[in-house]
Amino acid sequence: MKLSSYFLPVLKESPSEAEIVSHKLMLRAGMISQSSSGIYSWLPLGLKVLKKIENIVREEQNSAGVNEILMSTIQPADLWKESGRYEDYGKEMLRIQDRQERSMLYGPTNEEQVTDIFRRSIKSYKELPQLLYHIQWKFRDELRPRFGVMRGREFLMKDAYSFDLDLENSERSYNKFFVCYLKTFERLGLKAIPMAADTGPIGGDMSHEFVIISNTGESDIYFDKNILNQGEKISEINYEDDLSALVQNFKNYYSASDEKFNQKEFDKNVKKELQMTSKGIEVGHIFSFGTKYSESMKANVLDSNGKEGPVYMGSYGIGISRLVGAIIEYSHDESGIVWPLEVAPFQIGLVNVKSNDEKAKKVADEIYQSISSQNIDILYDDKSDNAGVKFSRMDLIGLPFQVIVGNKAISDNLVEVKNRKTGETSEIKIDNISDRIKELIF
Ligand code: 5CA
Repeated sequence: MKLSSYFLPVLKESPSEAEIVSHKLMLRAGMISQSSSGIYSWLPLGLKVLKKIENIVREEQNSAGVNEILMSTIQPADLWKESGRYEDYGKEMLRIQDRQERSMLYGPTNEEQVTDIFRRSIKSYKELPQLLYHIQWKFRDELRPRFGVMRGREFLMKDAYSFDLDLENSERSYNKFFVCYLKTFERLGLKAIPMAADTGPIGGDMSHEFVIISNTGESDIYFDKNILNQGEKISEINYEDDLSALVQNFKNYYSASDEKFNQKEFDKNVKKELQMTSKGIEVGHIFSFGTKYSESMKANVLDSNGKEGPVYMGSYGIGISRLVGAIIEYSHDESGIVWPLEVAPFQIGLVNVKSNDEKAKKVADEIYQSISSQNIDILYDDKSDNAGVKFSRMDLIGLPFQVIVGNKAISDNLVEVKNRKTGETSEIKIDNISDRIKELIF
């Protein structure tokens, strides 16, 4: 992509409405544009990151054997009246009347809708377990939308649902998602800590939040320092294996967010020197709620003795749009964003500092051609701005590596490669640049 034909409305100053660094940087880097309070449009740079995160989440759900579906954003109120949550959900739910005066709503979550899909076709234990997920926009009329995409009213969520014959099998599904979440967040370059959590309006009696440490997080978190060192080989896990020991190992370490925190328990279970307290951002939340929805909505299955009973369920959420902000909170410096390679909107930023010089232009054009032909995402700053503007813009948008074509390209056939995170630079012969880039990226 050439910057001269890209829509990248960067801002010099931080907009006054933004309180936290990720919100400021997302606005400054031209990633999002506010539509109304807590509702955003995604501009090219932001959308690219959102899609990259979405794809990593999708790949990990698929590799755990979860089936992707896509449920509608608008749901009939009748389903929610069946479960009893239509009234309970209160003012957070956006209620809509269609032209026939039927009550509809914009989905804040999908337990009812997926239970309806399930009960229409699955009737026997032989067809269990069923694991389904979708990635869809949600609407919650939050009382205090704030911090940009971190607490929005409209936000993108991956929500998955499990259906099992009994509690034991349901726990197996829960463990699968638990492990899948650890893998997913690791791939996103994040250390997410699983914590015992409150179930809130989703309900049930077992729940874990996945929280990353950040000064700007909305929850206070308390945990045993040792939990940070668990799950080292998580990427090699086989989902067919028994995962209960691995999950139990995590549960053995004290970790809780404010709602579940208990000082006495903390002191009893964790030595003083291992007690950690911080702020955290909740990036995922998993729930096991047994028959809460299946009983009220009559989603029954037959067991091997021909006896009918309600199916056991769980639900599993990841805040995809929140993750864009959370990753920035986790990874930035005073010059701007520092994207982890896996989610970077472009892997390489190519800057031609001498845009008026013919040789420099030829060199930069050729590097651009050769790198883009290798399936590497590259953003080429071919604009005529001065070097200072170009450098600060490139640092602001945080691409992992910069290739800089300057004076030495003209005199000595050398270009500079800069690592955005460490700031390290090296000079590379123009002829070797393609190979060097491949080494850095693959
Ligand atoms: N049905 C369940 C799980 S599928 C559910 O809705 N869980 S939740 O309410 O905890 O939301 C799941 C995830 O969505 C949260 O962990 C959080 O990362 C994200 N999320 C929730 N509310 C918002 C919001 N207002 N803005 C951005 N992300 C949000």
